[in-house]
Amino acid sequence: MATAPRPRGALIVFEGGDRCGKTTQCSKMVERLKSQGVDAVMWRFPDRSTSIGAAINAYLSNQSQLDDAVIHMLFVANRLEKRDEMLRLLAGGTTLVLDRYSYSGVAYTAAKGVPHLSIDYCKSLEVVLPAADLVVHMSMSAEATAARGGYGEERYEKVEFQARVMEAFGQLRDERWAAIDAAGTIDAIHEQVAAVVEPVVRRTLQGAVLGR
Ligand code: DGP
Ligand code: NA
Ligand code: NA
Repeated sequence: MATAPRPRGALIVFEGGDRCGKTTQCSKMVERLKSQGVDAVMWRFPDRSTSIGAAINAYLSNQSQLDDAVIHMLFVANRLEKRDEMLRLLAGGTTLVLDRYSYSGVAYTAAKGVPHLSIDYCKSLEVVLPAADLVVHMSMSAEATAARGGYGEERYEKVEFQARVMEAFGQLRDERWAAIDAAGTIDAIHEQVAAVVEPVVRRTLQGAVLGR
């Protein structure tokens, strides 16, 4: 007797400003899903381990200067180089939990205010990537994140710039978006995150079709 095809995995994306606790919440969520028997993996974007990622890392750590349009294309290419593997994993039933994705791509570049790098232009470059089933937006003021340890080490960690990034994230909000107040304790935030992630993962594993 033929078995039914395995349902696809969910694409869950965490977004927010620098030092808002995204990475911590991503890994806690993946551990929780795994403990429930869900096949889940966590990835980070930018993926600094590829050759494009190394160029991005040099830029973020102020070891290189690049034109705004050029670094934007590198961030996009860094997501594109993982596209096939993402599609393969999702189609095979693995849930992907991403620490940043296309929304950071659009928000950080749009926040620069360069006329030829508008929100609409940036969005247009992302449409060939698989669409998120859920965006968990960790929301925190630019002033609050600035008070956290290590702040200022990388290029974009400046209060005025982060405030413009928050504004840009606000313009990207759509029906798949869930805002989480990132100012509480790790455990309290984790419970709020799980409350929005788990239903989407369950629903997807019950048979949703892949977006885009
Ligand atoms: P982290 O998430 O801590 O590894 O930091 C990556 C930094 O790069 C952070 O400041 C956000 C920024 N970033 C991530 N993706 C993009 C993108 O696609 N475009 C631009 N311009 N910046 C990005
Ligand atoms: Na960062
Ligand atoms: Na992070």
